[in-house]
Amino acid sequence: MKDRIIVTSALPYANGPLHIGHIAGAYLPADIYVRYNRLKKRDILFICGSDENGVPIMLRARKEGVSPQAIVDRYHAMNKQDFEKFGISFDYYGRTSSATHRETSQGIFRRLAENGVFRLKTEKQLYDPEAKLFLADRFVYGTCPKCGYENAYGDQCEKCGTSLSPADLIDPKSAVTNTTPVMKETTHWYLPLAEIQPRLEKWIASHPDWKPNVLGQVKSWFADGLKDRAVTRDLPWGVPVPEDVAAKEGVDVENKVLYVWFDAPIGYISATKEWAQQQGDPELWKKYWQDENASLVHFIGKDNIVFHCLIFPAMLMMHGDFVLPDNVPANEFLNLEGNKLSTSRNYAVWLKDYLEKFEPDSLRYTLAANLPETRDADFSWKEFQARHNNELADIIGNFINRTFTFLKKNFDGVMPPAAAADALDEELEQKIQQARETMGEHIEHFRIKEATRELMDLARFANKYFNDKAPWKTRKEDPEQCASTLNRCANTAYALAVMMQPIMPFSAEKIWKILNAPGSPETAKWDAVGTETLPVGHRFDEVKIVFKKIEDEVIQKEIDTLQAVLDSREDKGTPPEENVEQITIDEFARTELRVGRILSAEKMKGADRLLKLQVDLGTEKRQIIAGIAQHYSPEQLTDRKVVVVANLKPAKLRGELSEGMVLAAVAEDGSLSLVAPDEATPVGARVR
Ligand code: B3M
Ligand code: ZN
Repeated sequence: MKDRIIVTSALPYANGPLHIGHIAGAYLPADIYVRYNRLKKRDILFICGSDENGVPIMLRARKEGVSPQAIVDRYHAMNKQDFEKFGISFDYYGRTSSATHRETSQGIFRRLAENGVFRLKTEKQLYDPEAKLFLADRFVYGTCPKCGYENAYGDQCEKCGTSLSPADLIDPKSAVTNTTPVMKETTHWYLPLAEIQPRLEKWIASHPDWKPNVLGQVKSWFADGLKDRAVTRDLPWGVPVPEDVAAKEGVDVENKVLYVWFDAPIGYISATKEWAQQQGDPELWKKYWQDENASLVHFIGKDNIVFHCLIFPAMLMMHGDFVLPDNVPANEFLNLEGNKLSTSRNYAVWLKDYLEKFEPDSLRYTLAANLPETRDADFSWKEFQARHNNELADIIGNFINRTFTFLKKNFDGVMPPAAAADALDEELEQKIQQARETMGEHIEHFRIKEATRELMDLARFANKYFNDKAPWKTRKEDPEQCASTLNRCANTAYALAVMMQPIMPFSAEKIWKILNAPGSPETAKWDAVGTETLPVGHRFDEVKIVFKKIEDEVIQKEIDTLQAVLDSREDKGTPPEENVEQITIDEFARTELRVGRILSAEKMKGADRLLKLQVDLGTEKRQIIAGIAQHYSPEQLTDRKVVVVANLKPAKLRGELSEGMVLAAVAEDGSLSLVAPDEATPVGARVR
């Protein structure tokens, strides 16, 4: 174990609110790990902050007609507050639009340039002379060479999913001025990952203990051969390329910035610098980043593995002086009610909304008990309610309540003396010590799910101990034994409060208050759990319900909210997933698309988005439920030709059978238009 640990969590983009998928990936596991190490009295620093550069933020700013700075200011403040309310206990939460971050990123870029690490490449890219902007990704649209869709973006065709580069587009147009762009030469700095690969492979080989899902992904990147990667972009928003470096290379720096994934991980370092300044010791950051006695651990989601296991370490290796990560325990993804979470489709449980209705610990516990540690996991509101009611309330809450109610009623709320331990007493003591050791071991190896199970198993045993000891009987038959039982139960509650603190800090505080224990659960000593006890004569505080049960109708409301989003998604066809995968022509051929004619259309009771269509497919008629009621009236649809997905599994939508889907294009602004073949195309014709 090194002298100190620095833990980072992936910097969330400051272009939208946090949802439970973020929490289950990079934040809750990290917080539990850090809180536990604090209780072990280790020197540990927990760093995070807002990732405020990159195209997504510029896109959002354009969509809202505000500046990128206004977007990042809004979401930096919102996310910082939501993390605090949820108990994610960063020591410092920075932001990559800060001056310290700009200087730090430019400094590292400059050193790499001075070390001759970069390769410069000049290539032609689409350029908008009016906006004076190179058109990367979503700043350009045009006709998809594959399917003819006229609003394909520079990085992807939203209609057929083909990934594109701007130069592929037919008749490209600037999304900024709608003018026709020109091709213009531009120079970028490349990190030569192919050359650095052998050093990276040697370093990764020194970490056979890393999670298999992480090593698996890294090794497949190695097997494909790492490609050199541009670490600069032509954008007006981001950390500017240092002018002195560009001047040396004779490169025009106008609108030339560091690639967001070059500067973002450096955000961990700049945030640590800002933390050190806050401590009044500006050099302190080096104890964590430039000291071999420091251990660096990155908590991330699996989509960030390449940046944290390959690109950022390559940058630090080639820079020199920096520590490299000792572990990158990346989590897989969290799904929601069996479906993929999607911010663009508002299919998520937003942390802000959650915090307005429920206690943080109920979600902390539910997620901790079912984290996507080695494979994707699923969050369901029913399971959330079951975890809260059947485990938190009925096991931990019940044990606390019966112990302190009994103490209040029979011992005036004062700690009674313990008698010599009998076999069951000794078993309880062993269970507490063993749980402390095992839980600690699990957390130190990033097995948070198992650690959480260990905690709940101990609470189950405590209830069994109370039942087997039956103090309501010994109260009359053997008062000394009764007193001893309650002494041990109160001290078990004391142990549980410390051990639950990393996972449920708010509930630990509530139990601490009932215990009227010295200090706080945050300053307690993990290693003293089970040995440090509250003395005879110690006075407890009033007992209060720690976990109030959650009623069915409260949960049903949440389930209905998500279903309504799904229904609306069914309505509009499912817009492309955020990270749609490429498919082969054979896979595409498995989708049976046919020309249909709408024979009739009618509204559906209680579903203001849905229309019930009768569609003629030539050889057969189909009933199809389509969510286009907000875009078309039934009258507009009769006799209209459409394209139908004819081999979709039939589904029930609001009790009506739907035997297919009509294709519709959904634009960014939510407007919808039915895909229509030429009028002459015969009904039933196959669409390929
Ligand atoms: N801003 C967010 C993500 O891809 C990205 C992480 C940066 S960590 C340095 O989830
Ligand atoms: Zn296309």
